[in-house]
Amino acid sequence: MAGGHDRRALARALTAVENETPEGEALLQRLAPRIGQALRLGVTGPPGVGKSSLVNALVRELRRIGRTVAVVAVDPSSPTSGGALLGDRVRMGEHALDPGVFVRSLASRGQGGGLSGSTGSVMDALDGHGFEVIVLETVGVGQAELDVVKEAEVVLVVLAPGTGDGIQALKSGLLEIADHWVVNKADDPGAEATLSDLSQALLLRADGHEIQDRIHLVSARDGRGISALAERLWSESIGSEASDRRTDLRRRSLRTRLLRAAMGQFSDRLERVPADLEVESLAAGASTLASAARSLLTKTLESNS
Ligand SMILES: Nc1nc2c(ncn2[C@@H]2O[C@H](COP(=O)(O)OP(=O)(O)O)[C@@H](O)[C@H]2O)c(=O)[nH]1
Ligand SMILES: [Mg+2]
Repeated sequence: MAGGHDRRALARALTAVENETPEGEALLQRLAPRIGQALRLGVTGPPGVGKSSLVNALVRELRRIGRTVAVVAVDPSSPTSGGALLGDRVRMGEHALDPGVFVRSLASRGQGGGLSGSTGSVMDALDGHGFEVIVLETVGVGQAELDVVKEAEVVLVVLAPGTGDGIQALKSGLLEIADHWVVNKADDPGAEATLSDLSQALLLRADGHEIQDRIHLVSARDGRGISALAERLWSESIGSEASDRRTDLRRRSLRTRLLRAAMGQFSDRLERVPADLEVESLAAGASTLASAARSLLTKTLESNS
């Protein structure tokens, strides 16, 4: 685990991994035999529902039952670089001296090649480093964020009173990606109504009857329901089902990586194929976008570079 000096070394190593430098790649290669042990828990939901508060509360509980935890926060609203690092120290808060807790913020914009690839690698590094649980916190708005959470093995979607009803969230695809639904702010009088909206929205789904015990009412503020949730998540992370899930996740992550690499290479090839004929033909109204694109694709596949 990482305390003091080691913590700074780990932070630097993660930067190399995040930026996909050769050092980062070498580190991942060294860690490879130990990667794949951690429970990767995604926590997502609209801004303000209490994700960060819930994550802190879960970290406390997981530490209480002896688990080491790393938090990876991907938040477009958090300040970049220096600011985020300061934020990490603030968030570390009560755990600042605990080598069993590590918090890392990632910039969520402006990375070439997409976010999910390097988020997965940062989690790999923390996993290989020996953290038993890796919590990935991300705002559940937008496709990029939904893609990020696919790097988690178990996904918690967090809702709270006053942040839009469950049915609205369902339409955005947010509810669909959850393994567990968490209504936070149980101390708020509106929580029961949010809980029942959510249950109703979920019961409309085909597998609706199986979901009741995956809906949790908690309060990050007063601690209600937190230890039960933490224990449930940890107990589900052990055993053969969990190991199958982890293999599935590896397969998905590999696919994401493969598509990214293929896109990178292929778009270079596409760029090199002259498109003048297709553009002319489009401009003259002699072809459609679809047929012009098909023609270029065929030329690209036939070009051997
Ligand atoms: N009443 C109540 N407020 C909460 C609870 N959890 C978080 N909050 C508050 O909700 C606001 C947003 O919390 P935060 O954790 O930053 O939400 P995030 O944007 O989803 O990460 C803050 O003012 C928190 O103090 C809770 O369980 N009950
Ligand atoms: Mg937050």
